[in-house]
Amino acid sequence: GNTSECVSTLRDLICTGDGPSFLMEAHDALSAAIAQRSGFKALWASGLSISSILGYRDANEASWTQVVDVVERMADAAEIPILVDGDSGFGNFNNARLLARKLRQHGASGVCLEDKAFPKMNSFVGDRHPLAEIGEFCGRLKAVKDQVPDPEFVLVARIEALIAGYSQQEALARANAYADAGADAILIHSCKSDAEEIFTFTRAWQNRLPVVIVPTKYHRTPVADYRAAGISTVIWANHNVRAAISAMRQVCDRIIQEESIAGVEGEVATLDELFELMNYGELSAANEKYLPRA
Ligand code: SPV
Ligand code: MG
Repeated sequence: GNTSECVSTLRDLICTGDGPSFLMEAHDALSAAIAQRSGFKALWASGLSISSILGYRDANEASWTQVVDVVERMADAAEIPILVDGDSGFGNFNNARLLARKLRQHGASGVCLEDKAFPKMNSFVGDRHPLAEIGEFCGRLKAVKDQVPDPEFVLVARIEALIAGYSQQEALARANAYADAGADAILIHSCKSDAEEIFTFTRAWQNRLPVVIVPTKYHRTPVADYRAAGISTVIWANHNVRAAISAMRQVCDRIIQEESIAGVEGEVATLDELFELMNYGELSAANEKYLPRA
C-alpha cells in the first residue's frame, strides 16, 4: 500500500538521520497498528509492556519464544520497523544469537540487548541490577553480529551502569567496548528525574556511535535539548500500555457503576474503527475475488 513507499529502515532512523527519531512503544498487533496510524516511523517492542499484557513481571518471566510470537503479530499488523527489547539476551551469547536470529526471521528490524545478568529486573524496580561482565557481554554482541550479519538488522547495546549505581567512567568504558564489539548504537539508560547524567555521557561520548535514550523518568526535558545533544533516537517506552490501563480502568469503572454501556458509547472506539484497524475491508474484497458467487 501507500505506507510502504515511505517506510524508512530502522538503520536509517537510528544511524543516519538528523535526529532525533522517535520509537513508539507497542506491545501487540493492535497497539502497533494504532502507533503506525498516528504517524510513528518505527516501534519499540517493550519488554515491560509485553510482559504486562501477558500477565508477567518484567523479570524474564515471559520466555523468549513468547516475545518472538508477540513481535511476529506486531510485524504483521504494522509495516514500520520494530526495534525489539531483547532484555539481556535470555542467557549467554548462544541464547542471545538465537533470539536475534528468530526475531529477524519473524519480522523485527533490530534488537536491543542490555548488559545485565539473567534474569534481569526492570530498571525502575528495586536496586538489584547486577551487571554482566564487560568481556562476556561483548561476546553476546559479537555472537549476534556473526549470526545475523544483515547490516539492516540493527544491534543496540544498552548500558545499565548508571541504573546500577556505577560511574560515568564505567558507562563510557562499556560504551567503547560495545562499539568495538560491533554494536550499531548505544542506549544509555537513566532513572534520574532530569537528563543531566545523560548529557554528561553524551558530551564525553561524542557520538562515536549513535545514542538512544528512554526518557521515561526525565520526561520533562524538551526534545530540543536532545537534538542539541546530538541524540539519535528517543524511545517513548511504555505509553501505549499505560494508556490502555487508564482507558480500560475508566470504562470498567463506569460500566459497573452504571450497569449500562450507554454512557460510555461515545467515548470508546467504534466497531468500525476496530474493523478498519484490522483491515476487514481487505477480506471483504478477497471474498468477492476468491469465493464462488452464491
Ligand atoms: C522497556 O520498555 O521494557 C524498557 C525500558 O526496557 S525500561 O522500562 O525503562 O527499562
Ligand atoms: Mg525492557
